[in-house]
Amino acid sequence: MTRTPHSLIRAALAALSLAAPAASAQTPAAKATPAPAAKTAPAPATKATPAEAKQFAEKLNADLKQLWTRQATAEWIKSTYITDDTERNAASVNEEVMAYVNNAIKDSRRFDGLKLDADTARMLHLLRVSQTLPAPANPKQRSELASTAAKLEGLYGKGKYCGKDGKGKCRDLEELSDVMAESRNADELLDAWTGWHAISRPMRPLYTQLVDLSNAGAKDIGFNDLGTLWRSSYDMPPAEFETEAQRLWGQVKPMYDELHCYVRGRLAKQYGEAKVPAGKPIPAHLLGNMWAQEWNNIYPLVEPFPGQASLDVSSALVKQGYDSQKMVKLGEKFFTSLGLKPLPQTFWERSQFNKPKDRDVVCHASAWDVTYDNDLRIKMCIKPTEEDLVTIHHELGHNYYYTYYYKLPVLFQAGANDGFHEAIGDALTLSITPAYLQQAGLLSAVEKNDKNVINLQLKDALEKVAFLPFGLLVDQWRWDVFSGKVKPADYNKSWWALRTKYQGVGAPVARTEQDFDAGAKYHVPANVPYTRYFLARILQFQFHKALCEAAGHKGALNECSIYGNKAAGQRLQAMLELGASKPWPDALAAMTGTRQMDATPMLEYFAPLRRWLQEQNKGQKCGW
Ligand code: X8Z
Ligand code: ZN
Repeated sequence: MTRTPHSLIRAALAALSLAAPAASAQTPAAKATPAPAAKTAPAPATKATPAEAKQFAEKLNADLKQLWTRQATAEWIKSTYITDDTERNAASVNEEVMAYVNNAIKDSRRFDGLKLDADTARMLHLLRVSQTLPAPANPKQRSELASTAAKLEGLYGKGKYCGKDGKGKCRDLEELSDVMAESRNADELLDAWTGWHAISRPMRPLYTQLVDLSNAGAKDIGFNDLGTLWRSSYDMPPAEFETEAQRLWGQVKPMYDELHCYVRGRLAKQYGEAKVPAGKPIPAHLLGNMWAQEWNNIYPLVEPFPGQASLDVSSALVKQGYDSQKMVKLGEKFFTSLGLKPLPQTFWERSQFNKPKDRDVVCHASAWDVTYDNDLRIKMCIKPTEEDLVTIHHELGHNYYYTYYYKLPVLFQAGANDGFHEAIGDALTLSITPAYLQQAGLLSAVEKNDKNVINLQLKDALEKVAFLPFGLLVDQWRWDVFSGKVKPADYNKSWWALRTKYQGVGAPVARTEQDFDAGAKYHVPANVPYTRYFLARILQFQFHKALCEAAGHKGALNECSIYGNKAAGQRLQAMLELGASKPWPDALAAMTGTRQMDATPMLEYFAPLRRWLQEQNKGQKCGW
């Protein structure tokens, strides 16, 4: 997620979703206190001036740094130790932050229409769009919203499935996800899938409440609804952003359809045509992942050329006794090889790498800068798998963003847009080529031949390409929920309509409006916007191409690794240091030379695979 809204909480963490910053309308002259009180500043006697606005922004940054630090501290404690007490504690800080930000936004209206310097104007804009969960001005409603949000995330973190009769061994998401990844038994898969999807049923009334209250909060600060507020943080009008997301989807959809068609054909061979019919959506429990969002776990079932060199990094990690610390060290080494600095000692002391045995925690991976002052951490429940190795690089990407912008005022301590924050670590993972893995001792030599290239590309596509429609649809659903287009009575129906429309995936058993399947995905109960991940899947290829160019790479994009290249590191660092201080097209231009998000580099990367898939799919009944 990203810091408060965006960063740490905001950025990497999506976790914090909640973070609704807050605030009181402090006057520029008001003195910062440990917890700035939520009160409205007296109307100024004289007309506000640009100099006053600048002072206001300075005070705002100082107040927010204190408030967001308290908030992130409470969130960190809650996420690493879920109890009623830590939940209530976090909710109470969140309430304060929400109050402060709400008031500050209203107060900042004094400066509307003034000709402000660019930094001040941007800070005031960022303040207005900073909350992913704005609260209404009414204190009772605000408190209700904060506690509802905390309960929702708590329900997710504590979710367990104890068998159909509730009397079996209780399994949490990590254990159920292992079944989804490894089992090839359709009944077992279905059991794990339905079991996990039952944990979100009790969320439904809470979620309805969250929608109502946060919509009221969004209205209170001048937005039509919460979705409009979320879409307003992309340096363009919210309606234009919607069109932009659809334009990007249009660029990649043909590639997704080709992958879908091929995978469905192979799954039909594994599970039978009756379960996986041609021309129909793929049942959601057969794709190796609880949400069918990434399909890399079924690679062995769909491997194009069996018998070629192994790409199995997970078993190498296990065989070589990699523990979580060693995996994170390997991730850090990638960043330092580019000339970026090592992580601070405190990172190693304060992070949570392993799932504690004695308590519930939020295992969903996140990255933090708790004090907005280079207090870097990751929070994960690491297992020795390739998937977790990739997630470590993803999280470290957030940490490296933090570490290069933490000296900026806190309102600028965020990604150029939230998709940028999500794309940094991922862009580097595109350089984790077989040659890199070989020198890290995690793969034996992979001969460069056409078959190996296709195997590798398909494995990448199962993670990167398969994700695209899911990355888009989560917020298509929420935008419709927040706007009121989708009513609570249709929550589940509309969720599955979108999953079918975009992903070509279907519910494996009949669903009803007793179910709340969107709530079985972390970012919904945790209220973390999701379009950022869709953007990141596309942006990371733009970044990769630019970094490869900086590194002087010649040849195919899918063969480039920037590992060890300092020129690429400098190019990356220059963008990280900008944080959110400039509109994202400026940051993108500095890195890539273009001002548009564009899927062309992603299409270029996967060009060899696409030619092969088109061949395979000839004569097949593709689509759904
Ligand atoms: O939530 C995350 C990260 C933390 S920002 C682990 N991701 C999305 C997800 O897990 O659904 C990364 C990929 C998409
Ligand atoms: Zn992330």
